[in-house]
Amino acid sequence: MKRKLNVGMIGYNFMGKAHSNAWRQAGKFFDLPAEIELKTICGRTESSVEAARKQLGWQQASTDWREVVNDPSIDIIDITTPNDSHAEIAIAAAQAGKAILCEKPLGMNVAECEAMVAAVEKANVVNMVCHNYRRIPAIALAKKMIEEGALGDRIYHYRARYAQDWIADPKFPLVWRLQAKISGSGTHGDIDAHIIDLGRYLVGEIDEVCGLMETFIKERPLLESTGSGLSAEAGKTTGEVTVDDAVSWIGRFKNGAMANLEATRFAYGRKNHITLEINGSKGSLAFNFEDMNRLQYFNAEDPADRRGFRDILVTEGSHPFLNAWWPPGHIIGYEHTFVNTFADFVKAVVEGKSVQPTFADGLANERVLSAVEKSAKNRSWEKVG
Ligand code: SOE
Repeated sequence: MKRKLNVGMIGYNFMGKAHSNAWRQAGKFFDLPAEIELKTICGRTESSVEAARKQLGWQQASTDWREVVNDPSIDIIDITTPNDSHAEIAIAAAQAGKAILCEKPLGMNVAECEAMVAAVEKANVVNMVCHNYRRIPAIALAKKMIEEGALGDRIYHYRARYAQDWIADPKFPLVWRLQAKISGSGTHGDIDAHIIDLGRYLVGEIDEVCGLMETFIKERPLLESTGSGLSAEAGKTTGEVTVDDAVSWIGRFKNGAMANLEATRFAYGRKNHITLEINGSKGSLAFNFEDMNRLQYFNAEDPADRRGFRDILVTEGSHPFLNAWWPPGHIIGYEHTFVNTFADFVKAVVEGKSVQPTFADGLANERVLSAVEKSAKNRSWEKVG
């Protein structure tokens, strides 16, 4: 008989939907050492959380996250709430001895992230921050190839861009992601955090940074109502935008590689456009999330007359995560990145040993975010603290 793991998920909007799907699917595709029960879903508004419970397949609903965190039958707390509540919920969950999966960015600032790391270390609970893009098979393959030396023994460049356009219309309302008191930062913590995580994963730790941040639209209509995903309806009165709309920065990794990153929600036509290029002493890798089943690889050791980027269709059973999915060429999508992540997390919970990215990675990420912010504010180069 497999052990049963009861999950309590706090929050139920866009990420709540992605996470619920992953909890439902992980055990159906991966041979997991435990059975997952979608026990309790939690949110502030009774009618909405009940509707989400029915739609997303949870057994019960609650409007009190403390009750869920302290429920002795719950093994895992999954945090998908806006950023300002991550720390309080995660620290309480650690004190209650639960394994914790938390959406990114881990906290609002370095101090909060430090407190979260201290709490999970003190309680010795399994913890993970949900940087789902690490477990795109093409990205996991890139990691394997870099480790095996496919790019050579030296990485020269990490170039990454995360571009979206969902707030490019100045009439798009002031949702929580545009309010610093709830989100901490804007594009920076929301999506730059992802390409920082991928840089730390694929290339290494970042040493120093020099950044530029901008808020193009400083006043927006207040929110009338929220739709699904990232959609929202504007009201008549307006309010101040208190976060960045775009950020770009350069930096240096501890291993000497140069970093060049840009994150924006003002790139019309770019929807969830994560592009990476990594150049090393023996070759290059390139990736585009909007074509996420492919990885481009250039090997400078190929015969001179047939060198060129190879287009690897990352769908073979021999590629990371893919023996759990479909036959070759039967491509996967966004939701699978969460399922792959949660499968690894469930194994970690059963083994009692965290898998990356842990809360410590979330803290390291926040230190980079914070150094870039400081640099943009002071117009200076900053060391990553
Ligand atoms: C909104 O920008 C968002 O949903 C982010 O919060 C996610 O982390 C990103 O992966 C997709 O876009």
